[in-house]
Amino acid sequence: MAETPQGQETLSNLLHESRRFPPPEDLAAAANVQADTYAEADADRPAFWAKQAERLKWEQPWDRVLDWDPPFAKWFTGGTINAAVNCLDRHVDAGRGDKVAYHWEGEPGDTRTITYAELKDMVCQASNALLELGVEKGDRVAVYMPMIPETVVAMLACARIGAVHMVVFGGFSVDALGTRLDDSAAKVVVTADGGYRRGKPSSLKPAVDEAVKDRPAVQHVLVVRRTGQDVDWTDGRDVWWHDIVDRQSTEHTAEGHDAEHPLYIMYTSGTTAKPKGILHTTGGYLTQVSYTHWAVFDLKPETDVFWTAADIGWVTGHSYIVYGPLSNGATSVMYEGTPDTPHKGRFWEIVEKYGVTIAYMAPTAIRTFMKWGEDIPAGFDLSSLRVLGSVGEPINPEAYTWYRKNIGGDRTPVVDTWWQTETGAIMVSPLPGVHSGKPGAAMRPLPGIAADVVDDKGESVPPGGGGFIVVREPWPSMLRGIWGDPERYKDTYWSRFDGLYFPGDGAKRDEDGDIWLLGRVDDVMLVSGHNISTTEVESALVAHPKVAESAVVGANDPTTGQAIVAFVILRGEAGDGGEDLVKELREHVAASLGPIAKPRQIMVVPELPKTRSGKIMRRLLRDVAENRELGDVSTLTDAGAMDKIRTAFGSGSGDDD
Ligand code: 6R9
Repeated sequence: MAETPQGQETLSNLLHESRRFPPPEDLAAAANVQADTYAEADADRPAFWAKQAERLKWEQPWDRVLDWDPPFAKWFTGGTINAAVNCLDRHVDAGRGDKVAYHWEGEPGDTRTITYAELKDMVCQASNALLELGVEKGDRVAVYMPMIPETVVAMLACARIGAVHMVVFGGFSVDALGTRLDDSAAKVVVTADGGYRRGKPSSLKPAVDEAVKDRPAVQHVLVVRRTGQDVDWTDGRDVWWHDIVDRQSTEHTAEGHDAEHPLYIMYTSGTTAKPKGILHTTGGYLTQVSYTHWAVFDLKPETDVFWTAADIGWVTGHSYIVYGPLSNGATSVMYEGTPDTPHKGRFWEIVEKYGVTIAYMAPTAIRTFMKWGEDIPAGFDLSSLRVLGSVGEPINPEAYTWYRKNIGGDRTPVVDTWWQTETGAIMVSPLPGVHSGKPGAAMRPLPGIAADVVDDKGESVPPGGGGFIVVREPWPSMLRGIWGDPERYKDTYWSRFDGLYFPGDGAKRDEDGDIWLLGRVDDVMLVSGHNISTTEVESALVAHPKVAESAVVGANDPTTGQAIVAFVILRGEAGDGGEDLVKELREHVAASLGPIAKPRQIMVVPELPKTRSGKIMRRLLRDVAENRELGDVSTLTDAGAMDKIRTAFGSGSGDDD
């Protein structure tokens, strides 16, 4: 966070919200987790997590729950466990083999229904195939795939044999894939000819060919046939999935791996160029992912149909498409494609078709649906839904109420879940049967999680105060480090405050003591000596009936230090904007948050630059607002977005007074 000359200023607390949505009575009465769990967990945190670990099947019980040698934690030391066995064999052995694990829906409309027994067979076959290809325990396997069942199979096969999966989002460039292959020294790449996106096949194999060309460390490329596109072939290196996996035995005897055995690496780019390989291990990760999936979504595995509408290449997909739902024996939906193919009601059609009861998605998707208008979801039967979740960015209060009303029928709780690749699982979130929902607030640290909001000196802030979110005690699914770089792990997360984990997000505690996340600290603006969060200004803009989405940045300003520059996307029915609307929006922000937050400029744009998980890349917008060359754009989902924004900026649709 930028500091004032005195270094004292914390985040200004500008936004106020008085709407409350109590849990439905029947949901509250039958909720998996009740209010007394907080006190139980506070009384003895390690004992609480040990109890949650017992929800899983251990091959050998642990000797010690926690070894804490700050900032390095080990959980469930001495215990051995197999993540794939917990996700599959355990359920099949208990007679639940015929239960559906995934209702998979391809973008073109093809479908597959896969039971736990079938998934187990597929994973055993893939495990045997990886072993045949020479993959050994501890080796890294890259997974560069579309959203198809084989992606889950590849991950679980790695987990089963103790190889470390490293999933790279299928939308990433050759360079992004290449640097991740180098850093992880992956031995095998699992990919596909392509996947379906926006109504057409989108190839993957050519990017892998290019990336592995000068990387002899990659010994094999295992290729799933999905689209039937032509592919180049390198004999000896390339192997078709159907050639090697299908002929394997469906028997594979899994061993228990050490609780601290690496499960996966997931790269996150952060603000600097070199991505960080976040390392997760087995026992603690699975414990917290499994518990939070059950607690936060109030999962009833016998009856719920759970859907995380996110990519597996994002940590949200790892934790809440794969390991959470499967470890809990849930039935999930998995969807390959985009929300507007072949029509803008595709998500709601899927909810109706499979009777989805719990849906989890990013605010960026919700704001896109707002832009498209409420008539679209209104055309489908969404009455099966009973809990909705949000993840990835702060959810603006207006987007929250829109989601609750138009998707949740004004009936479902909405859980705003704050966490990170680094935290592995949800950390701060309301519990749907306990809390009255408050639009825009992530509310409370989950039972067993010692998160807090602190000021610049690391002191807890009182209600009404702003500052930084931190975590005071280790948690089971915490990252175990940055792959190959322990110093960077210490510097990035443990050097800002002595003994506290620093996630890098701004936060405030409201008068009721509830937590609000206010965006990345690097994005906080310093306007005339006030630290103002981008989130609050964006939320004020989204609260205007003509605005669907907005991104706010601080740009250098000779008089105020930084000035607020806003980029907005209008709702479908709002027309193209124009000077009057820009003026109206500036006044609207000033009226909601005070004159200090009035944007200097507002640009109406057709799109915003986003990452794979839909996070707005404000850094690039700052480059535009300050007329600089653009920085690294390799993790953008749509490289064309920036051109359109530059054009809009250059044509001066802003208001400069
Ligand atoms: C799970 C995930 C982590 C960053 C995190 C924060 C932002 C995620 C949020 C949220 C406000 C929420 N973030 N969830 N901000 N409210 N509910 O997104 O992981 O891709 O590593 O991003 O995302 O800034 O620090 P990851």
